[in-house]
Order: sequence, then structure tokens, then C-alpha cells
Amino acid sequence: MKNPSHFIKDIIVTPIAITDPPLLNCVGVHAPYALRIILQVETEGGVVGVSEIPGNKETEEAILKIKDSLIGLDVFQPNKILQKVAEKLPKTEDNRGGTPWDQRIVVHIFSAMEVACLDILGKELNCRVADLLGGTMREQIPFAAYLFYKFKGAGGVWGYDLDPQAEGWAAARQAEAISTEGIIAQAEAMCQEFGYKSIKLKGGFFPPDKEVPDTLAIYKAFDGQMPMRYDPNAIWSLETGIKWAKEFKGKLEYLEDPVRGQENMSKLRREVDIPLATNMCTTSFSDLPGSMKVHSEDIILSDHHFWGGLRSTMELYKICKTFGRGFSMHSNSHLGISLAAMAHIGAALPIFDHEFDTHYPWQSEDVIVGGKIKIEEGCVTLPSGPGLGVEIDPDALEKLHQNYLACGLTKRDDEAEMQKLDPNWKVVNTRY
Ligand code: GKR
Ligand code: MG
Repeated sequence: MKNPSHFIKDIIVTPIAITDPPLLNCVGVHAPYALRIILQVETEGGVVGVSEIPGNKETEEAILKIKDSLIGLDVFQPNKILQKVAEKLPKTEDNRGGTPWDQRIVVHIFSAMEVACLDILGKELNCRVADLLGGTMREQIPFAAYLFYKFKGAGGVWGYDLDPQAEGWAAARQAEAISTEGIIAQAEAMCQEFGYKSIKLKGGFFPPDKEVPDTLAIYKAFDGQMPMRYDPNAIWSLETGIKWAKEFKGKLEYLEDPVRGQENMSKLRREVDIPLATNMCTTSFSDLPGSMKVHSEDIILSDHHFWGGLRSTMELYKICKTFGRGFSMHSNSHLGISLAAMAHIGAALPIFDHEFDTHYPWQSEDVIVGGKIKIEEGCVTLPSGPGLGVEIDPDALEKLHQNYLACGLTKRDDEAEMQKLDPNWKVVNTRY
């Protein structure tokens, strides 16, 4: 049934730069700003749907290039919209790339368009996006504390952003966390502030003989009561994985991407008695046959920006349940629209396996009305309004767009950022 008021009238694409602290990972350090793209899709009927995806000049240009071909399409027919996106963009992207984050443009644009359409559908039907994903199973969606080794600073222009009055999480957010005591202090401040019930440490920067004992020290600092995850983003060789993963036996909820590729994950999995999770070796539907064949992981960490949207994330969940995989969600530096979208997934899952990842506490700004979404008792409360339940604050959006124009960044490049501090630093596939 066609209703012309549901046809797309305009798509506004706004690249933004958000303040991001100098967090460390296997490819380097976060730049002072992380890039995101905000989409506002408006229908002929005047309803606006929003979405947020990782920022990158190429992604922005690709959306702008195909935008006109999406005008006039019906938001109640998202599959046709995605088909049009796929038709218009080159199919060269089987591979997600070797970085900890996914670099495929088409899946990002699928996600951007699909989430905005679902937001509009919710507003038109006066229901929440979670209802459109099968129904709201819970109102509180649990997330995990996400720890990072980091240099001193809270993002923006390094060194100019320190608040000498800061206390608690605000102080930890800007503090250096390199030493064992530093990372434990970060864990304590984060859990105290947000009430998290599980912890993930992002590793891969330092060698395993520092990071593995640090992870166990955090576990001990919480009296072994806090489920822990550790993620070196596949920077270990298989030999290193076999040696060090054994140290975690009985102590980790899961070990995330210790080694690179499904074959290596599968070999390691046979050697160590510890659940393995991935957001690096099984990252698209085309990876699933390989995953099933070699059993590369126990838990698949989806990311709706990389799996093509919320409905495909629900499809992945179903496949996970069918083939005995656990399910959770991966994250990158992001704002409240992405957090809300993740919360709707979490609300709709029939069975909730593992607290979702989120970088959200590391961010200090937002583009949504009312400012940052609260995380309490480790949970986000599902927004109560129709659609995603969040609205853009135009002034906040404009401010972060100006940041984007001023900062000069066009893509995420943690290697280049690290080279400013250590000119000899290089991204490698296997470092340890
Ligand atoms: O933000 O530095 C980071 C992370 O390393 C991120 O890019 C990863 O994609 O957090 C992610 C992960 O779980 O692999
Ligand atoms: Mg990961």
C-alpha cells in the first residue's frame, strides 16, 4: 500500500567530530576527535528519522553520491531502499580490513538508512523501534564497563582539556592509565559511576606479559566477582595465544579476538578451555559458513553499523541461537543515537546473553535533546518515545559539525596519531 506521505523527501548528511580521549589499542591511539556521520531522513509527511554511523569522508561522499536516487522511495519499504543502495555502490567490499574497526562503506550506509527508516516507522505507528524488531522484552539494557589503557587527557586538543577540579569518573576519564594501578583505578571509577556489572579491557598495545597480569589484577581487585573480558584485537600470534590464554582459565567471561582469522581462532579454541568472542573474524553473513565449519568462536559480537542495520542484527541473533553461539554487541566511539539503537536491539532480544560493549562514557558530548543518555546500574533505560526515542538538538549538532570542519580529520587513523608520538610506530597484523 502506497502512501505518498511516507516517501523520502530529503536526506541531510552531517559529518561531526566528537571529543575522544587518547585511548590505546593495537593500531595506535585515538585522535583527539572521533568522526561520526548523522543522517536525518525526512518524509513528504514531515516526519524525520535519525541515525548515526562511524564517520569517514569516503562514506560521506558515497551517501551524497547516491542520495538523489533514494529520494521518493518509501520508508515503509526499507528492503527496497537497501537494494537501491547496493545497486548504486560498487560491490568491492567483501573484506572488513585488518583494523579493529570495520571499514566497509555499503554496510554502514545500509545501517544509516535502515535505522532512520525504523525511527520514522516507529513515529508513524506510535511504537518503539524495539517493538518493530519483535517486541520489547525488557526496559533496562545492560552494558559493560569498557576500559582502555590511555595517555593523559580527555580528548579535544590534547593538554588543553584537563580540569584540575575533576573528581571520580571525570578525573579518571582524563587521567593516564598505563600502570596496573592506573587501570584498576579507571575500572573502579567507571564501575562506581555507572554501576556496571561486567568489565572489558581493551588490550593489544602492550605485550601480553603486561596486559594478561593486568587483566588478572583487575579481576582480583573486584574479588573475582566481576565477569571480565579482554580484547587484544587479534594482535597475538597463535603461539602467543596458546601460551597466554591458558592464564585466563576460569577467570574470563570471554576472551575476545586473541588471534587473527577463523582458522587461528578455531585452533586456539581447541587448545584452551575458555570462551572466545569475535568482532573481527566473523563479521558478515558471508563469514558465517566458515565460522560454522571450523567453529571459530563461541560468541559473535554484532555491530548494527557493520552488519547492515537492526533487522539484520536480529537475523544474526537468530542464527547465533540456532548454531549455539552467544550474542552480544561491539562498539566504537559513538554518541546517543547509536546507543539508543543498540538499546532497542537489547530490548528486543528474546534471550540476553552478555552485557553489550559501549564507548559512550568516554564521550563528553551529544547531539540529542537533553544531552547524554544516563547509564545507571550498568543499564540504559529504553527511551520511552516512539521510534528510537531520541531527537536531534540542532545547536549541538551544528557545534560538532563545526568541530569536524575545524579538526581537519577525514578518517580514523590511529596509526598516524601514534606516529606523532613515536615516529617508528607501525601497524602490523601480528605484534606479539
Ligand atoms: O576504540 O580503539 C578502539 C577499539 O579498538 C575499537 O576500534 C574496536 O573496534 O572496541 C572495538 C573492539 O571490540 O574490537
Ligand atoms: Mg573487539
